[in-house]
Amino acid sequence: MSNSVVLHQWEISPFCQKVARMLKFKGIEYETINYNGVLGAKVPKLSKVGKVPVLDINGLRLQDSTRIARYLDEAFPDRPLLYPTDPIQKAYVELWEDWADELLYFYEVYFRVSDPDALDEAVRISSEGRPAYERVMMKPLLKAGLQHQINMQGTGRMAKADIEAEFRRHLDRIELVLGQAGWLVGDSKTIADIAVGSQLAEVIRTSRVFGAEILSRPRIAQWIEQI
Ligand SMILES: N[C@@H](CCC(=O)N[C@@H](CS)C(=O)NCC(=O)O)C(=O)O
Repeated sequence: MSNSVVLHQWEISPFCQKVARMLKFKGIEYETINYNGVLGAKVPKLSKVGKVPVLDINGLRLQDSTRIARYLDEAFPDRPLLYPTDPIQKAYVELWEDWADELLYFYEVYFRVSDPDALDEAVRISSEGRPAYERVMMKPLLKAGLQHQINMQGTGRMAKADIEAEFRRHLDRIELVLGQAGWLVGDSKTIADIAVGSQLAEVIRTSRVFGAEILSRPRIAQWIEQI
C-alpha cells in the first residue's frame, strides 16, 4: 500500500460520493480507482465485507463510509470536524447519517431502477472507460442487482404511489429542518449534511423527475449546492 490516499469506488455509489465529499471537507488530497464494467468483479476482494467505498490511508485499509468518517476526525482533529464535539449535536448528526445510509439509500436505488432513463444513465457512468460490450452486459446485471436489494429491504415491494408519497414526506422534513439554520444540525456543515446530500445528489444526477422534485424545494436546492 503506497503513502497516497486512495479511494476505491464506483462513481455512482452515494457512499463513495459521501467519502469523496468528506475528504474534500477535511482538505485531504486523494486519488480514485474506479471499478467500472467487469472490473466490478474485483470489488468483493478489496475487503472482507466486499463493498465500496474502501479507503487506503496511512497504511490502513478502511471499509464503510461511516467508519472512514470517524477515522478522519480521529486522525485529523485539527481539520474541520465532521462530527460536532457537543454530545447531543453529535448524536443528532449520527442519527441523520445512519438514516441517510440505511433508509434514504433505498429510495435512491428505487428511483434508479424504476426509471429506464435513470438506469441508462447509471449504466453509462458505471461503464465509462470500458469497451461498449461491457455496457450492454452491465445493464441487466445492474438492474437485477438493484431490484434484488430493494425487494429484500421491502421498498421494492411497496406500491409506487406509496413510495413516492413517503419520499416527498422525507423531503418536506428536510426542507423544514433546513429552515432553522441552513444545515441539518447546528449552524455549519457536518457529516449529516454530507450523508443526506450524497444520497439526494445521486437521485438528482440520474432521475429527471425526482431530481426536479428535490430541487423544487428552495432550501434543499440552496443547501445541496454547498454539499
Ligand atoms: N454501509 C456501507 C454501504 C456501502 C454499499 O452499500 N456499497 C455498495 C455500492 S452503493 C456496494 O459496494 N455494493 C456491493 C455489494 O453489496 O456487493 C457504507 O457506508 O460504506
